Amino acid sequence: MKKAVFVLIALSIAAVFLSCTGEEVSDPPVTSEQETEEPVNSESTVPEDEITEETAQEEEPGAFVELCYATSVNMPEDQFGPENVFDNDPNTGWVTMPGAGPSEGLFFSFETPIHIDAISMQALPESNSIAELYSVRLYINGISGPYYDIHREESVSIDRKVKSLFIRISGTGYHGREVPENGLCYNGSLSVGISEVNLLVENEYGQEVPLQIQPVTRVSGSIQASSSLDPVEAYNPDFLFDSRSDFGWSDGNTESSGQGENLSFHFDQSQRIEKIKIWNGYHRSQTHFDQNERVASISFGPQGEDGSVYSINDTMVPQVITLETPLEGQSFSLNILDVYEGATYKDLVISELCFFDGNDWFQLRSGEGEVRKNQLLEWAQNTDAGVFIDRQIYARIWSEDSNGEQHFILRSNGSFIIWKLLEMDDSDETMYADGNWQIIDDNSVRIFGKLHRMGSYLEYAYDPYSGAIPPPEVELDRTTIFTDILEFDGETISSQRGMFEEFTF
Ligand SMILES: [Ca+2]
Ligand SMILES: [Ca+2]
Ligand SMILES: [Ca+2]
Repeated sequence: MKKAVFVLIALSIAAVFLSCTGEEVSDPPVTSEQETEEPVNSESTVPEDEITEETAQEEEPGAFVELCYATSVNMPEDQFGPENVFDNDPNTGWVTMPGAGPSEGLFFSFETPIHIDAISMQALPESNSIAELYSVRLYINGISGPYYDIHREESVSIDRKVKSLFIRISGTGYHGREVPENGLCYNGSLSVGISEVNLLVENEYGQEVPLQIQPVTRVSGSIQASSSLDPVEAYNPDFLFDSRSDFGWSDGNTESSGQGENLSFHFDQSQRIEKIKIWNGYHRSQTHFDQNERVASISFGPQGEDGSVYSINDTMVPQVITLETPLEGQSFSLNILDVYEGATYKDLVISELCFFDGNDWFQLRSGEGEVRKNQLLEWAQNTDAGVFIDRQIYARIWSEDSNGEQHFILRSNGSFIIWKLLEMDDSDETMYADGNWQIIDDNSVRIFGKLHRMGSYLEYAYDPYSGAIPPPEVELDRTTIFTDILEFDGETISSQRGMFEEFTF
């Protein structure tokens, strides 16, 4: 087995934001949506010829995608999901929710980094439901990279080993070139989309050819957990199969360990399972991982039978479990036999699971995410949130001693993101927060997840988030678990904790 060791590439923070009009005003920091890079699993038992760079030397180089998700997907999701950019069909594509586009993106990663020469892509053509998409920004291995003008440039050079790519929408036909000082970037109902993404690699003859990309297959079925943590919309077991390692399932018994909890998977059609890949623990951040429980050992087998026992390492590196014997059937159960203690909570979290049938990696699609999305949209349409849900809101910050800007998207898929960039006389600070949200009432929602702050302070200054005064000229780079309440009416959105300035829309 070939072993590979990779060092997590430090998050690089760009200085400038990009406004929702596509004009370069400032550049949001790399978010979790862009930096889910994980070290390669050295224990992987996936046949090398399927995923390693050796493939790039063969006549038709190909690669499995390990994770692939989009931050916003129109419904029905199986029709507009991100895997449609890899099907060699120009008529299918990834499509955002109506009104969404700027700052949304498509993420994918490979199990093993692959040397990519260049990337090219095609946007879905304008129609009565699709607006023009003319530029994106690339984040390569979690680090902000070049802009790509889809109309003017045939391809963009990458020329490096790629573990993950995040393609973030910047310029769309939604707006003119006016930068909105405050408010919604767009209030119409068009979507934007990308039909095909091509990665160019060198074949054995030194020719540049497209890499044949094999996305994770989705198989329909249902999932049941012995319990799920409240609010269940944030810890539902279908987050085991959403390709986002930031979102996972947690057991619901807060006073006891996850030992004895179980998950059962039922597929609509019989499946073969040879291997399971597990993202153990809560991958939202190292802090989330440490504070919550992780799985130490499981049994896995057909529903109703005693499964074989497997031990799981206490690591954020995805692990592949090769089953003692390949299983075939429709229903399987995974029992938690033992856990690694969390430093703070007795909540057992698994962030992601994937199965291998001998040919393909596949995940279970329950359709529950879409049901929840419809419920959130229905709630939004009956409240003032209907105006801004799924839409980027923009605000300039002007005051005597500081200026900056902030963006916010509350998404119907239950996630949110906030960026804030502030320049003061004696300091600079960049902050982003992302995670889940839940309805409190018709005028407020609770947001919770991680808060990442980066800053530099020339002089002693009080840090309201930590309640301390950090020393001067020390770079701040900290991720914390946070929660906040957002209150909104017909015109404004404000943070109860004062995490960001008021938005008006
Ligand atoms: Ca396509
Ligand atoms: Ca997940
Ligand atoms: Ca528990």
